[in-house]
Amino acid sequence: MAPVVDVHTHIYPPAYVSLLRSRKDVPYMRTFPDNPSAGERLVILPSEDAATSTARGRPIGPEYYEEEEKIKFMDKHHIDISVISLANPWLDWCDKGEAAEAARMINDDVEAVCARHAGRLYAFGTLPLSAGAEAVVEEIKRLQALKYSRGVIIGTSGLGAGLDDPAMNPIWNALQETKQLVFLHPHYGLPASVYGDRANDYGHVLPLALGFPLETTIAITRAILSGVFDHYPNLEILLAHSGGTLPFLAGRIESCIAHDGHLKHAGKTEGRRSIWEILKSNIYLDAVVYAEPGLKAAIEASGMDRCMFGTDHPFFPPLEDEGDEWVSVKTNAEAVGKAFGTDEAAREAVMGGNAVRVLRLG
Ligand code: 5CU
Repeated sequence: MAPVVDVHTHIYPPAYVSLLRSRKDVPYMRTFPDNPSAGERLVILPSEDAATSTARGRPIGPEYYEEEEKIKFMDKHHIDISVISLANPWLDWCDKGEAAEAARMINDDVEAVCARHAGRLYAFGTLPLSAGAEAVVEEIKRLQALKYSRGVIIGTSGLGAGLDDPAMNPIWNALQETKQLVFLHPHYGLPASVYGDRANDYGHVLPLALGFPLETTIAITRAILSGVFDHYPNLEILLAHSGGTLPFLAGRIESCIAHDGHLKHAGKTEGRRSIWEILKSNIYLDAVVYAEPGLKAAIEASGMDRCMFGTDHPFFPPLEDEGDEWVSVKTNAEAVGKAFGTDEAAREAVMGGNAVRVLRLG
């Protein structure tokens, strides 16, 4: 029986928590004198800092930063191995002059956490993107030598101008050369105006349920349109939340490309790799979509050998019933079970076998 592996599970290691506690601007962690009973709050999303908002950040406790809490969570949910990654917004906000050192500190911190739980924890490293491509490439090369590192996590902004920015090329090249998987994860969502005047009435639902997946979809589509996978045919990217909406929209995107006169006249429609081909050879999808139809679309688009179970821990904890299994985790695992029916081998592959193979775990 293949181990159960969680490829989408975050941590804010001690070095990062110290940085957040020292800050006054988003992202930061602090208590609010006008609301001391709310305890320490984590404020990371671009829209959640408004003083009048009832959605100002979220409560933060040890499950966000203590390694033992990660292990307890894994034991409770029968997860054998976790590939931990720094949660958003990573070091995107960090001063150019401080990012490289911060990335080294955080990656070494996470490596030590993995070493203390050898065989149960591996990691995706953090990149100093605000420091520029040269510093990023240096850290990619350093990560390759770390025993528990299995790739990198990045947001959608790249070096600041998105994933279709030619300045990203040395980074894609280094990732392809060192065979490190890129875990692409959203953070910025969509412009607040699309959520409307009553957005705060709906808590975090619009930015998390829709902003995050659309952000990922747009970022990866820009990378595809700019030819990243034509230039780096062996680059491998794991998309968060089952690819945002890419599996569902791939056909429409392909059709828009085929009917675009501008692309045709620029000679950009000939000889390109289709999104379907890229989905089946460069892209992996996590199984963090919470229901069978979305998961089936992911499996249909990329193949059952390219989907991998995840939890998004420590986000989406139960609002009550702290002793029980997390509903968010149960829902994802049940969706995998339902999607495969009696095909136990396929279920096991998505629950862990694929991750063991792709990430060389164990
Ligand atoms: O609840 C949230 O804000 C989040 C988040 O910020 N990042 C994430 O990975 N999941 C949920």
